Amino acid sequence: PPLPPRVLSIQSHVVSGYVGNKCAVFPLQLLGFDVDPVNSVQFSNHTGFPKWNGEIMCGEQLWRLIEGLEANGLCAGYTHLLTGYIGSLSLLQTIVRVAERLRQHNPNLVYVCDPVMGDDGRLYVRPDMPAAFRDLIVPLASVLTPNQFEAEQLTGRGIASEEDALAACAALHARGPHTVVITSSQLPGWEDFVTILASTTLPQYGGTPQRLRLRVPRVHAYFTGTGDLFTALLLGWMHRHPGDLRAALEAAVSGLQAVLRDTVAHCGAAATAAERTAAVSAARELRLVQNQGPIVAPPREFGAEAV
Ligand code: ATP
Ligand code: PLP
Ligand code: PXL
Repeated sequence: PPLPPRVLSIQSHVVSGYVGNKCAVFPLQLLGFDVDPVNSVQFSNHTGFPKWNGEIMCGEQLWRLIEGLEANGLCAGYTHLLTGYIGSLSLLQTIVRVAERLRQHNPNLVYVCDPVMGDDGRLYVRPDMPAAFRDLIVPLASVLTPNQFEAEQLTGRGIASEEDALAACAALHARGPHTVVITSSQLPGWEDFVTILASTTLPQYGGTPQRLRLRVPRVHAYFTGTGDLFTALLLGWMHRHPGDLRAALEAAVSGLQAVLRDTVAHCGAAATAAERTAAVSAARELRLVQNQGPIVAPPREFGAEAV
């Protein structure tokens, strides 16, 4: 019998607010997954606030948790590994070992990797991380969810058009992942939209890449945790719609957009305030708990087109 879905989710924890595991655990539980969170950092709040406090996990601490699980036979039941922001090279190297260990137990393990490194041309990890992601992590990932900037970092090529973005997906497939989703891009002529491009080489589709595009209206403000929520929902819906990337993508994006719309509606002037004070950042926290309905049963609002 197939294993019941169980995710090891190695991501940030924040006491207040919603990024990392706070954006992944609850939505995946709502979608019927058992989720085992490892908190790769524990911060008071996300780093977009003027101030934060907390601790960062190192590779050795992560490996001790894995050894504890292993000692009790608890590494055997994972169907999915999910990783997001990885702050240090030591943690990244240990995640490589974790992925390999989980695959020894379950060769069909799906590793969904959001290679969080930066956005809008700005790197927020150390400059040695992109090469480490490219050489050590990408080859192990089943599903990769870079944004436009991260796809550029991983391929070493600029993305200035849809053709460039699709070429980046092809280059990333060649390194390992069967499915690549560029979760946000800004393309010429479509500046008022966020363009999402997905590409898969899964054998269900005959081995030739199937490529999809989806556009959502751009809200002119910067939200935090949307990338983490996107990747968690994509994992959930890909499992619920096996062999149908289009349905999975549409469900993930529609659920996310419903959360975002409700968040914008509730944050008043803070939605578009230029200055990110603590009050503005707090007001923009994603309203996950209040939007369980559309997370579980997303309105079929955004349709993907084949490209
Ligand atoms: P990561 O860095 O985690 O790889 P990312 O940078 O792509 O992810 P976001 O830019 O937050 O993450 O985008 C993820 C999704 O969130 C987009 O596909 C879009 O659906 C939604 N989203 C985020 N910001 C906006 C926005 N300003 N307007 C509309 N949708 C948004
Ligand atoms: N800014 C900083 C300083 C970060 O460390 C991170 C992720 O860890 C982000 C932004 C990520 O934001 P997002 O996932 O919304 O793109
Ligand atoms: O959303 C990514 C993220 C993850 N982890 C921490 C963060 C952020 C975004 O600000 O601060 C700690």
